[in-house]
Amino acid sequence: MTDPALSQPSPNDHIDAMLHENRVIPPSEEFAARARVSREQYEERYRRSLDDPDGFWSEVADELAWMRRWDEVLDWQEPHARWFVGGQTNIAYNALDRNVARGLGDKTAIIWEGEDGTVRTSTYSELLREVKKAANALTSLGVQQGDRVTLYLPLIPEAAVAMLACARIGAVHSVVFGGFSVSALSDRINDAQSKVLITADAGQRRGALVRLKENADQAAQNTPSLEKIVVVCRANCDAPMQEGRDVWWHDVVGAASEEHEAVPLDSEHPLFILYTSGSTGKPKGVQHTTGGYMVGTYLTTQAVFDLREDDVYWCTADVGWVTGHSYSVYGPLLNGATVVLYEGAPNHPDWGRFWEVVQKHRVTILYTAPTAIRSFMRQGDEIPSRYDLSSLRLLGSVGEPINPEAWMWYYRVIGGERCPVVDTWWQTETGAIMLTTLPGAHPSKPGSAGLPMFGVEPAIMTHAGEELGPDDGGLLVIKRPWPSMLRTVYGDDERYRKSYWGEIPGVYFAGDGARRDHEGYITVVGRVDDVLNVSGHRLGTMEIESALVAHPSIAEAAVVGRPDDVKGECVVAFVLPQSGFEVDPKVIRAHVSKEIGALARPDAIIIADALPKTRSGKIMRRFLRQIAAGKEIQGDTSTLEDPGVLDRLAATQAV
Ligand code: 6R9
Repeated sequence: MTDPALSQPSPNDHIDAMLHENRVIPPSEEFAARARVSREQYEERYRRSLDDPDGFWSEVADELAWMRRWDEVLDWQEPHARWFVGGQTNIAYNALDRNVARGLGDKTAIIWEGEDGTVRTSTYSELLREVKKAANALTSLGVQQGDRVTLYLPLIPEAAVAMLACARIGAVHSVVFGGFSVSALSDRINDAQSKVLITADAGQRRGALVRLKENADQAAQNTPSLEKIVVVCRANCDAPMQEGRDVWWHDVVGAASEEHEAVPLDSEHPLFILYTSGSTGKPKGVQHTTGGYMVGTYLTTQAVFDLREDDVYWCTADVGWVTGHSYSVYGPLLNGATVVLYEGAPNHPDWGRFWEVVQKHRVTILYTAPTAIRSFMRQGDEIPSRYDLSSLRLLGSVGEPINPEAWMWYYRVIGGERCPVVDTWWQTETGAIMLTTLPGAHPSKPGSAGLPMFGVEPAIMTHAGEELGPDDGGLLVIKRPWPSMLRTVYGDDERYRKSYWGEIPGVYFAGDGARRDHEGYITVVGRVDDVLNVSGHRLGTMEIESALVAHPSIAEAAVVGRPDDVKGECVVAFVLPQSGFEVDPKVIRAHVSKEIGALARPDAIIIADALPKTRSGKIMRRFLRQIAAGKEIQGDTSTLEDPGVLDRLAATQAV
């Protein structure tokens, strides 16, 4: 039996390939022999994490520093969880002071490489000093515990410093990806009611300057809560500064004292808000808290990446996404790892850039996204073969389903058939990795994320909440709370209840379709809601539709995803012109970039005279997906008000 929800997403060849894949790739004996977690240990610990969660999580949490120990591990009043209740801690203290205290002060914490080739490194002691100064600077600007601070930065060390400085004083950071537009930025500042914005004069992307401060200035025209803008000088490009409101990072942080005590925070004190797309219009402010998130990212980084003392760990995600939060900053620093941050594009100045970074910094662990892997694969094996990739010992994938072909290429060409590949499924909402194989414990099955992490109890269900057996496609749910789960949607608890715990009573609804095989491996095939995954980035179809209809030439719009060899999925927009207007595709693409960001720009625009609607006026996106993919129309068209519209749309050339 297959849940009907699953038969409806786009007929994607990648997904077909994943479901018919049967290769099994065991870890090498050499890797398995040294691994931090063996198969037996995984089984023993996983069992314990479900049978005795209090004992299991207490042991993990006890490896970290608490200013006050918790009274109770979990208080679960569905759908609200409190973890390590009554405990007090500070995640920045655990990432920095604690590591310095255990002798890692002189160890390199961050190796940063700018797109222009500049390299800056800092040790744990240096990073701690910088974070203390930044914490004092934020306090001097009036930021108090609980206040929200928005970050709109390129991937520079100051991004990590600013996040940790907020965490140190109990301010709640909200990082907005530097590729987002002015209105996306002001919406997020307003939703969070941020007091301070930290930005940079500009970032560098493919050799060009991205003038973030100019966007920030425009955004700040509509953000009454904003009192101060702190500007990092990254590009020396004469950013305009407004007297009384704007200050330079190097002035305020430079002048600040190096003395600072991390503030003891309640385990449930908010740590950050991160906006992500949902199936309805407005992005959701996913709210994470301190103790549980800390324990979850600490444990998963260590176990999944098999972290050791001498690793050089590189997660290529920008801090604007959750992967950058959990696995470029918090998780690896909590573990005292050496982290590589690279500011620029994978193809600047050419497609060898990632491999040059690996070679130059002797990267041992690489964590990146399928969309990047597919782009590299397209460029052929020759480019990576020019570089010495022998330092690599483990590879990871995240962000979207990885097709077996890309998996095998990654394994063979980048990993030299020596490095295990971990495919990690998780979400902004889950805070930390939920499904994966552990590199020394489990064989990998290309295309399948794998088994649950400790404490995670997944199931495949129908919409009605009926649990499905092996090989049946259905909806991926999680049956019990876990420490790093989101606590609410900022300012909209009702939306939290409805979207995650209201869809199927009693379980967390992830919004993904999946199936589980006879060995318990879970293959996640993609979203079952109106969320697109373009190059590993989540976009709501509604968000793009609202941007489209905000343009005077468009009366109505429907957006769907189309399978794409590189991006996974790309944006196809069906638009109905406003009478008396012509739709100019160039203008429309520029408009969407301006409203949301370049990543939401439609790849194809189909100018239509009508959209397929039911008699009750609901757009049948299922048919639009089939048309966008160039497939034959399948399914019952009888509920359509005008079935002829489908043939007309299929015959229309996209622009
Ligand atoms: C971490 C992150 C979450 C959505 C998720 C799913 C997709 C992420 C995946 C994967 C298959 C994987 N996704 N990892 N699908 N296999 N290994 O990406 O968070 O940006 O919130 O996206 O991404 O559809 O629901 P986020």
